[in-house]
Amino acid sequence: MKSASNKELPDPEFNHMGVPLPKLVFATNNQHKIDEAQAIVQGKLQLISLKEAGVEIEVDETETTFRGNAFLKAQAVWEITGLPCVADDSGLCVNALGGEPGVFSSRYAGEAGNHAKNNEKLLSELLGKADRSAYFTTVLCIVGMENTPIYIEGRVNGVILTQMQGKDGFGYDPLFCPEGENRSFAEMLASEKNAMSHRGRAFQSLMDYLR
Ligand code: ITT
Repeated sequence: MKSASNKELPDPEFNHMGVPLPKLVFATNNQHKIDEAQAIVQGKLQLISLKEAGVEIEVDETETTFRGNAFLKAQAVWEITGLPCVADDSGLCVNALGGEPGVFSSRYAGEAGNHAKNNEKLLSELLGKADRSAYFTTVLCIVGMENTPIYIEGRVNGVILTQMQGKDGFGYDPLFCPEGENRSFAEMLASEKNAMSHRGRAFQSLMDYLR
């Protein structure tokens, strides 16, 4: 007999009517992206992680645009799996810094994924600057579904705070306060961030597209 808690968990492969969900391999090694995206698409779309697909790959992001790098990641994983793939290339663009860190968001302070150093560098670059406006963007690229790649963007405007606030989320979340809010992304519940974030908007548009 199933326990009550098992009963409450939705089956990730089917919707509430028992209809199989569209399936995409998510070409990312960033567990935070996987957690956020899976929560956003729950019940509407099945996102298979690289681990679940048995793929170990680190794609060099050699392009100068989010679009270009998203394509590199989705294409590389599609070539290995032969399954429709989605990649997310994302970053923070700060207006007073001419759009930096942009495509270099993960490696802003040198080492990929060192969020503490990246945040420290961002604060020091913005010292004394009056304009702290910025936006987060996500470009999704889907390869293997149509004859040509599909691109979908999601964006959220906001400001860079003068000090880190909050412990949740990842990356630049403690420094980013979205428009109309007084909390950083790192002070919000995951569901609150997902409802307004660049990634939330991009995956919502992807689900609209698939419908
Ligand atoms: P994959 O390439 O494997 O997907 P990655 O983390 O290297 O993982 P990106 O090249 O797209 O991904 O870089 C995204 C960086 O942008 C990420 O490391 C953060 O520094 C920042 N970033 C993106 N989305 C963010 C979010 O929702 N909150 C905070 N920072 C974010």
